[in-house]
Amino acid sequence: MLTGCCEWPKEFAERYREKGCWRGETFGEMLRERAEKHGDRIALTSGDTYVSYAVLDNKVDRLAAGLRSLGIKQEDRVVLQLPNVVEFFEVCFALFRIGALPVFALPSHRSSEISYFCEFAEATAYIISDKQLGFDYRKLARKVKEKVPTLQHVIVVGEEEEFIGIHDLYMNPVNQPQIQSNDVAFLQLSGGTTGLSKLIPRTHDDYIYSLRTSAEICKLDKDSVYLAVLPVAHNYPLSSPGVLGTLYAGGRIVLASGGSPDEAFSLIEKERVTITALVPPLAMVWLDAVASRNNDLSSLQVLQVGGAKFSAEVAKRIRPTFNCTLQQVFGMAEGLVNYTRLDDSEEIIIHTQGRPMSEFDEIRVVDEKDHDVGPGQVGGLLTRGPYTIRGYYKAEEHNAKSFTSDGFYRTGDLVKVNEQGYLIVEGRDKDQINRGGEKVAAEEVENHLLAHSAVHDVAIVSMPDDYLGERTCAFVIARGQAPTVSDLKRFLRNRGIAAYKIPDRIEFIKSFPQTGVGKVSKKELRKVIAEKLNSTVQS
Ligand code: AMP
Ligand code: DBH
Repeated sequence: MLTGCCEWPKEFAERYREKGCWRGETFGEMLRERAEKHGDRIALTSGDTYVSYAVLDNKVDRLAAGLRSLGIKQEDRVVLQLPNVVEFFEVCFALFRIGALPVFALPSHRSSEISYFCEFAEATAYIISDKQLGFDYRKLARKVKEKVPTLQHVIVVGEEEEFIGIHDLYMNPVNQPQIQSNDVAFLQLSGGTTGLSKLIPRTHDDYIYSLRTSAEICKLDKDSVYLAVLPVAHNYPLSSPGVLGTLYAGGRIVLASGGSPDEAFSLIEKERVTITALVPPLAMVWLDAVASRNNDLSSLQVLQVGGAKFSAEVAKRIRPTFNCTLQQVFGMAEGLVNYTRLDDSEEIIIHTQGRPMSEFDEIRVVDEKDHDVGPGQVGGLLTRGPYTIRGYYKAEEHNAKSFTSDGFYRTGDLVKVNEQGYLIVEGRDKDQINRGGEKVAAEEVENHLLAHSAVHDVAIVSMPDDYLGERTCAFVIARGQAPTVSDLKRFLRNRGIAAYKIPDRIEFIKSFPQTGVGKVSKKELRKVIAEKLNSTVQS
């Protein structure tokens, strides 16, 4: 296995194989098999482009040859930052066939994040689109190349300028190495709690198991049509069951450039979409948009909502508005995914975040001392299972804190389990803000702000928000003359961080409230800002 990754202990691996979870299949083979079985069927739709399984499979082989010709080889890490385009799938599967590992960056990441991924993963290549939503990724690539001299290749989908154009890389197929199913297939990103995102190594065996199980739970088959509105590199639309689960089932993926009802509703109508996945804020926008459109959305069978807590009040409106089944999804890139089942009662679907997808998922709910809490009580969620990692990539010290000695992952989520075994998310004990599904690690942004000469200290907390659920508020203790809010925001933008990490609000404060042991009390700060928001709403 790739150096820096933690394997499952032998007895667990044996059990997961014996029980038929891990079946020895790789992504490369999976696509080949689907192409052999459903060759002429459409795998992917993007605008007016329709790509069959056979064509996708062949393009993957040709691109794999081109990538190999650049010297990209087994175990190389390749930072992949593409929006929802057909090439995302070609590149992804080409890398899988070579045995090189995509690192799944998001389109919203900027130079700070991308440089870190490239450096930390010692990436040999970085793959981008030319321009997207007015942003020029080649400019970003120039910056990253300057910071990371070891990065050898920048490959561009579109106008390549001084870089390598992907169109030049479709070559005659060559033999590719034999890939082992227990090898790491790619590195996914964590939302991050302490500082920067951690990298999550997922194997072919474990991830394909999660796709297969997810596809079964969502009843996907070759007639399913999955609409991807969230960025497909994210674990949720990638795998729960997402685009890869759809390919697993031999269905069809429809790519949208974003979640606007204008685009998405037209695609649902035109392509007869059967299932799609949203985060809570988007679900709210869609609910409100239905009244003012007359698209035929009758093909939609399942609307998934996950990534952040979906309020029961809003959840109730899904079935009457869309005449389809709501499915709540509570998952994490580290592994464990919970689903409400399609035939669950409305009560369960509206009020819970689902139950683990696999009978082999182990769940514990514990207090601060890792003792199990009583039935129905709230506690920290720990989990272990056939598709939950045993450690982050190259993070020994952090792993000692994030995993128990017997291999349970500390999710940082506070949950309770009801009598039927369904989980209800009650909060969080990790230093993270969940901005409508986008995770912000407080410490990462605090560190950026601390680099400003007029910032003495800073603490970032969540504040309640009707639309996103939570937004970020930075409490700043100034050094000398206080900077302005716009100074600080500009400063952060110039440091090249993703826009969703820029604090929504900045409050200046003289000193921080403290806990009994003299640490900054974020709990108190959350109260301060919540009360302030409350009083401004009322006045
Ligand atoms: P990440 O570690 O970045 O993959 O984010 C996973 C985290 O997102 C989980 O640990 C939860 O904190 C949060 N999350 C995902 N889905 C839900 C959901 N349906 N309800 C509440 N929180 C969720
Ligand atoms: O938020 C997540 O990371 C997430 C949500 C739903 C996830 O990774 C998943 C399903 O697989």
